Amino acid sequence: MKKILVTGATGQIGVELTQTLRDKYGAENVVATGHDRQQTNELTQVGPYCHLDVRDASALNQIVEDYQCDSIFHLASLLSVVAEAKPLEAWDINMNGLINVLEIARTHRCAVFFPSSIGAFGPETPGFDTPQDTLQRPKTLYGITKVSGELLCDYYYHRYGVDTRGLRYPGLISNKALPGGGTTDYAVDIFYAAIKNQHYDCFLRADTQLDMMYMSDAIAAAIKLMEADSACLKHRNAFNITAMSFTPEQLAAEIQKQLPDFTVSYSVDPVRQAIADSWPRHMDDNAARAEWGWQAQYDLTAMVKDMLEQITVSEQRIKGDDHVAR
Ligand code: VAH
Repeated sequence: MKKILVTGATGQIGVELTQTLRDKYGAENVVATGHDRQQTNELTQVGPYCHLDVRDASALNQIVEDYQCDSIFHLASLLSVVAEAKPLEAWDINMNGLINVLEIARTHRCAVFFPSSIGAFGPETPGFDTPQDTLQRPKTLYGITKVSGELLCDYYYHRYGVDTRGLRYPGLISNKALPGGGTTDYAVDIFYAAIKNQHYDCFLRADTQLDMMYMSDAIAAAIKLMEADSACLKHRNAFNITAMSFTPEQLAAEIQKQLPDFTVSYSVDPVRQAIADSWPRHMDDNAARAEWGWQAQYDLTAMVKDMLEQITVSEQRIKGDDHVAR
């Protein structure tokens, strides 16, 4: 990879992925794109940023040509909760955006990274040690776009030789960018609430077990997969990967080890609970370990410790800036 394009660069994965790619490959070699017209932050100050709606094939094509991109990390997508509220728009963005990326990758010989999700599975899928190859009948529009995306990426590899690769991510937890409309967002929101209010009212049931991963592991996995020897990849476009599996009450208990006064309550949102209940509890990620050496670095304890430290520092910096501004 030498010239990289990131779509959805202002999103939860995109912010941290763009920063990491720029540190590794040079800021000038990583073009960040997003649907926000006014971006005046590190994304635009450190390296090239272009406004892009991924449904605009000619605009996407122009950026790939202008910057001579050879790799595309395609992150632009509506997440599970937003997609249930706006299914037709989610289909348009998630599927027409992806087919544009794959067509342009075909004509410009670009490699493509596609993030699938535990959302690509449904209630009939084995919920524990979910196999790499198994039944996929998701009941959400988001999950349908993820399964369709996995199949489209396979098609473009087998039919046209496009170097497509992808991961089935669990819930992702970042201290650098907030999530945007996902079912697993509680696992990020809880940290900010713990630090600011010492209390969090959780929208999922206390015993809702889901696979999760710290964002730095998610970013490292995407880059490691894209740099892997193509000949070693049997499951190119949808590797199960996970790092930990926990419930809201287990996460709250781990936070209380650091913040003893923290309390949690539960006001279950039936829409998000139904989505979470349709997803597996814990995936088998042995194929990723065997084919390209996947190995998580952060477990629950390490993630909670780092999240609380990093958010505390950034909140103090914001308070300091506000104080100076007065
Ligand atoms: C969501 N955070 O909740 C995303 C992700 C596995 C969950 O796909 O929609």
